[in-house]
Amino acid sequence: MNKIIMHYDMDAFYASVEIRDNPKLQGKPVIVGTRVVTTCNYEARKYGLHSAMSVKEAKKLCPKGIYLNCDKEKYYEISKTIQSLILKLSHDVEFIALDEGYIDISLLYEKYKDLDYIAKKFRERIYKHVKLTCSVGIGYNKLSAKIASEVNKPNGFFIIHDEEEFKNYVKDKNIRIIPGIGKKTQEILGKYGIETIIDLQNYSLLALQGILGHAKGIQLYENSLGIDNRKIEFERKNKSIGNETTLTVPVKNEILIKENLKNLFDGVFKRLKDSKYFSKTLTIKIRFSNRETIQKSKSLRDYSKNYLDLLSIFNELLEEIDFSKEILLYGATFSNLKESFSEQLSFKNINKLNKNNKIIELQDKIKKMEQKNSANKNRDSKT
Ligand code: TTP
Ligand code: MG
Repeated sequence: MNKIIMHYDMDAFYASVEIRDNPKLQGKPVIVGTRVVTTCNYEARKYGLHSAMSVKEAKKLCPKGIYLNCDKEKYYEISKTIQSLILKLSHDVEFIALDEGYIDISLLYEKYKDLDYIAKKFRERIYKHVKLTCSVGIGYNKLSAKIASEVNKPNGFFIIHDEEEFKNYVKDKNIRIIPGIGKKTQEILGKYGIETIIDLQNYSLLALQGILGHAKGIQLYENSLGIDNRKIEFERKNKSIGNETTLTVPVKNEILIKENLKNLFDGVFKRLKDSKYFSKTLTIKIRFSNRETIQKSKSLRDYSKNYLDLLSIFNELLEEIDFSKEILLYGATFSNLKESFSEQLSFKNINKLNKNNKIIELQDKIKKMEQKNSANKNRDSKT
């Protein structure tokens, strides 16, 4: 089955958060950044303001703007809330920035058979929980989804169904529409008369590779035709597997919270089990209604994806938490991830240790780990 990919991107993220938290700013040009503009809302963009511009320059163009400092911790927390909402929808996701990511929605499409409905529901859900708007693009690969999410920005969505639609949409657009083509590449290609996507498509691939190098040449050529074979890589940028839930009202009920936390742990464990990773460390996060946040971690001696091993540290962690207070948020995360036992003991290590006459000791260790690994696998398949 062909993949269907959704790309989401929050609108004027940092600025929108500040406006949400201070509605008096609504309708005014709002700029976030101390020396450099990290972002500004769409009101401010009307004055020619944009990210990466100096605040000094911005103030010349828009002296009446509201200039605010960054509150990265706040944006990070909101980003985590958005990501955990998305993880409830699908685990085939790749978060590429605080406010942006890809989601494989192929299974959702099988269920609902209506892309407009999926995009609408997704945006409504994000808005309902964090009161922020986002833009969404749906495509047949990452490239088309990313380009689609820009089309009706802010607060809109667009769908590119196939390569034909892609080519039709991009043909007369500037080459900068392709993610990764920056000012420098634009300048270089400009010297060869390549300005629009159709110029790129009509250029000879060999000549393009001569200008940009083999890999970049072929990538841009393929991209101009809507070809992009990159996969969604959930773990690449997330060396942990976790989830958290924010409650709509604070809850003081030890049994209920523990039960919910256990369900959350089970869900996260399932993701670990289905992944190529073994974990050593579990962290439980709790935020109380006074916003005090605690994170408690425990580690196993060895990497594992055995349910009972990990459940035992989960239960130990629960013992350390005071459930008599009102709780607003709870989360569970596996970190300290390794792909497999054998990878820890690479050939390089073996050679090094061989020199030190430790090869027998190491072989013994490998054998024991392999035995344990296969015992774990057997037990996993029963859980
Ligand atoms: P973007 O998604 O690039 O920008 P945005 O969300 O503000 O606006 P929009 O998507 O509607 O065009 O970046 C997300 C956040 O990342 C942004 O709010 C601020 C931060 N950021 C920086 O700190 N420095 C930068 O140079 C950029 C581009 C963004
Ligand atoms: Mg954004």
